Amino acid sequence: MSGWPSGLRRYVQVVVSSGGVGSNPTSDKKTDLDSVPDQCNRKWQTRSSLRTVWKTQLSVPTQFYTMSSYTLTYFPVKGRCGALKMMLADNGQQLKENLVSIEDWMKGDLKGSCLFGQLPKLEDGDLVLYQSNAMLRHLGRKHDAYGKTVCEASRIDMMNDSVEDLRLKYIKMIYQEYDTGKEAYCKDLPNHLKPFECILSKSKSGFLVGEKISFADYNLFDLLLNHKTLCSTCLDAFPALKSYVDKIAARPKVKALLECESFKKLPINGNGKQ
Ligand code: 6SG
Repeated sequence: MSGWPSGLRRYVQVVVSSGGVGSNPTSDKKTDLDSVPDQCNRKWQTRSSLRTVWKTQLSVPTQFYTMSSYTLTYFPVKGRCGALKMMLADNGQQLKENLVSIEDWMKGDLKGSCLFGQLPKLEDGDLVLYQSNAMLRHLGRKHDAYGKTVCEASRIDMMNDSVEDLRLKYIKMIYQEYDTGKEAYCKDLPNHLKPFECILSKSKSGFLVGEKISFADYNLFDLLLNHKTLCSTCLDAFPALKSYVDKIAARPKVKALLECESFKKLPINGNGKQ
C-alpha cells in the first residue's frame, strides 16, 4: 500500500474468495430489503423538516455524517463503477472493494440477498445502496458534486440521465450485438456526442453544469473513456469533448487512479468486449 500514489493510499482492494463477503448463510434468508425501514427511519429522523431535506439534496455538510469508509461489492470489471471510483478518488475517500467472481455470483446466495438481484452494491456505514446512479447522486450530495442550487442540481440530473441513455445504448451493443452492431454504433455515435459537445463548448467552467465538477461529469468522462477505447477517433470532431476528457484525466487524483495497476487491469466489460 505504501508504494501507491499518495492520493490512493486509502484505496483498499479486497478480493472475495468463495463463500466470502456478501454471501448469506442459507439458514438466514434475510435480504437487504429487511434493513430498508431502519435506513429510512434513520434518514427521516435526522432530517426533520422539508427545508432540511431540500438542503441535503444539494450538498450535505460532512459533519452530518459519521466518518465512514465506503465498501463496494461488484464484479471485477470497470462496468458501472468507473465514475463512482473516480469521484471517490478525486475526493480522497477510502474505498474497500469486494470483488465477486462469476463463479461465486452464479451460486446465487449473493444475488438472492441483493435488493434487485444485481450488483453493484455500495455500503456507506448503515446505508446500503443499489443502483449505480443512486450511488453517484449519494456521493454527489456528500462530496459537494451536486451543484450549488436546486436548479443546478436538476440540470445535473438531466445531464446524468442523458449519460445513462448513452450508457444503455453502449451496454446493449457490447453485450448483445458487438460483432454485428459495432460499426453502425460508431457511425451513429456523433449524433449522441453532439449535444454534449454543444453544452461543453458553451460552458465557462468546462463542466456540464455550474462552476464545479459534478457526479454527471465523472459519469460522462468515464463513458467517453470507454468510447475512446471502442473507437479511438470518436472525439476527433469534438474539440470541447476532447479537452474535457484531457482536463478531467489530468486532475491529480483521477490521474493517479487511472494509472493505478489494480484499476487499469480491470476489463471495461464483463464479456471481454471493449
Ligand atoms: C450487470 O446491470 O458487468 N448489474 C449487472 N448482472 C448480474 O445476475 N441499473 C443497475 C445499476 O445501474 C444495473 C445493474 C447491472 O446499478 S453489470 C448484474 O448484476 C445479474 O443480473 C454489467 C456486467 N456484466 C457482466 C457480469 C459478469 C458477472 C455477472 C455480470 C455475465 C452476466 C452474468 C454472468 C456473466 Fe455476469
